[in-house]
Amino acid sequence: MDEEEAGKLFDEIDTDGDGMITFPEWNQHPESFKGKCSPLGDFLQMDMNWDREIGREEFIRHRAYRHYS
Ligand SMILES: [Ca+2]
Ligand SMILES: [Ca+2]
Repeated sequence: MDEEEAGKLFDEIDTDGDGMITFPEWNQHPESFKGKCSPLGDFLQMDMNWDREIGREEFIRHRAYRHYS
C-alpha cells in the first residue's frame, strides 16, 4: 500500500469526515479485521501519540511505511 492508497483508505474509514479515525469508526470497517489478532490491538498500534484517535498522518505512516522498514 502506498501513501495515496493509505489516504484513500483513511477517508473511507473516517465516516464522519472530521479527519480523525476513532475506535468506533475503525471497528465498523472491514479493514480492521484483516489478519490481526483484534481490531483494538491494531488500533492501539497505529495510535502513536496515545490520544485514542488516529490522525491522517499516523494512519498513513503506519500503513504506507511499515512494510519497508
Ligand atoms: Ca472521524
Ligand atoms: Ca493518535
